[in-house]
Amino acid sequence: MPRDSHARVVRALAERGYNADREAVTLLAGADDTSAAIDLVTEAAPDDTLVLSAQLVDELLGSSGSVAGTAGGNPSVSTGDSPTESTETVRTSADETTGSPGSPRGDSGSPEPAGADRDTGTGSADRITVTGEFQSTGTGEYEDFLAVFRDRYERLADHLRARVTHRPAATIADMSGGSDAGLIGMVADVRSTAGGNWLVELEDTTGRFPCLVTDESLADEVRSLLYDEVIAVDGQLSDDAGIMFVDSLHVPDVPRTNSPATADRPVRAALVSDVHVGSDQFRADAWEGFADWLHTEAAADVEYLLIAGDMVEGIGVYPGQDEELSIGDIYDQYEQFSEHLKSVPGDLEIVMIPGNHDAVRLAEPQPAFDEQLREIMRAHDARISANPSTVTIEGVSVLMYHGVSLDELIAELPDDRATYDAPAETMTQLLRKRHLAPQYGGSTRIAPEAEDHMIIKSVPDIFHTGHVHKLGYHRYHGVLAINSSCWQSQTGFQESVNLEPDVGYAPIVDLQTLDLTVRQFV
Ligand code: D5M
Ligand code: FE
Ligand code: ZN
Repeated sequence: MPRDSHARVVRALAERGYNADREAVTLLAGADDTSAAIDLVTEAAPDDTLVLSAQLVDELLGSSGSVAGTAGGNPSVSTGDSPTESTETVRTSADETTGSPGSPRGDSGSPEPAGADRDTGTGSADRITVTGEFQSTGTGEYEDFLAVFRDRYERLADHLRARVTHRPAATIADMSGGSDAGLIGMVADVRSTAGGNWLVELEDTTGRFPCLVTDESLADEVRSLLYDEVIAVDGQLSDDAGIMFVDSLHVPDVPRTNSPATADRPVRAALVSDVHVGSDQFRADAWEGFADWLHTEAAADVEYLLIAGDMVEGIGVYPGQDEELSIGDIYDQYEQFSEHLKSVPGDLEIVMIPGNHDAVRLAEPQPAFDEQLREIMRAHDARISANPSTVTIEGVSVLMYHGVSLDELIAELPDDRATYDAPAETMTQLLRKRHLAPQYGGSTRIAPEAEDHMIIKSVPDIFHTGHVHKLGYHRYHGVLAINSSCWQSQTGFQESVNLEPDVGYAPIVDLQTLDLTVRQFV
């Protein structure tokens, strides 16, 4: 983990009496040597400075390339805050879900069920709810980081209290040497020690405490840790009570006993993402093949279509992108996307969330498309929601998240935990951490809000992501994780980073059995 966490930067600045705006914290967290950068900036800042601005930090550090982690903005269109919408959840806690047992089934290749007539009897409004839209409250200031960390800590700690006898870090520091102790905290630091062990520093609302892991059987768990995730440990305090020797380590996780809910009639949902209309590599042939198939009798029971972001290619997403655009105007891209949406059956229920190529703010959570874009994509009366969102279809909850943090997990975790070739296994790491974007200050941009919208509050029955342009599916403790490929051939940019996309696959889930069928349309 080369980067320093935002939490540490915020704290270090606070100790020196400074607040900082969000971009400034990001700059410092991404510096090659964060401590040195903080020292330099706090020493060099004018005496009357209370809040460090990004501009000041940038000036003081120089734009010599010593600061990393600032690239990748999406300058296309910013919509600001999203409207609030009252939402209704059918199930408040999936952990309480009963329903047909979620016995693991074959992951693919199940035969096509016989086509059934589309159910037109029930109003679709009764069968589907979408939650996720939020009113952005974040101003990007220091207080927002404190608020979002506190919210994250408190809510994820709830999942861990049963595993350890938690004492606040400040209390543990006062306990006598040799005592048994348990602690729930955010990962503030992980270092390997000279002796070949790991020192994991955990932080709660009262302070920090160092925890030493010597047990080789915990190595995999420690190597899977990211900054800012919430975990629990228990063990014994050293003789001087200055450190804890860890016996066990727990992540919030999905309960092993989790059993997914299912629909009570045979109905299917197609899960797709990354359409990338407007790219000269967009595969209109594949998309239209998919749309044609949806009109056939074999697809008559496919009543739902979920699209997990990157509707269009966007503009200015990466250097040189304009040379690979077939449509150079963002609104024209959405117009064309809308045309392709008209090809699918008119009675499909469609749910869409944005991705990092879409024209909404890049930082997550991403608000839903604004009125202007909704108007352009009006054709199908699709349900349009935020990234992430939870869609509950006939009792089956689907957590939709575009998937930008998968890149970060793949870059930072060992290959046996996270790779592009096994995206759904990588998704499992997010389920275990019960968080969609665990780490602040890395490559995933996160907007601090009063509430942490990226927490996986209740266990979904299906977890749907895209973004990495790879097809993958995996069942983890009853949750069906699906990454849904893309509709774009390899771009020059992807070639340069050696990304070989899976193109034109539509994973289709039977909501009554949670069986999965994958069809390819190229
Ligand atoms: O993402 C498609 C894939 O391409 C995804 O796995 C990330 C990779 N990608 C996209 N942008 C970058 C940058 N800037 N560096 C490295 N890898 C990247 P998509 O969101 O469709 O572009
Ligand atoms: Fe994409
Ligand atoms: Zn993407």
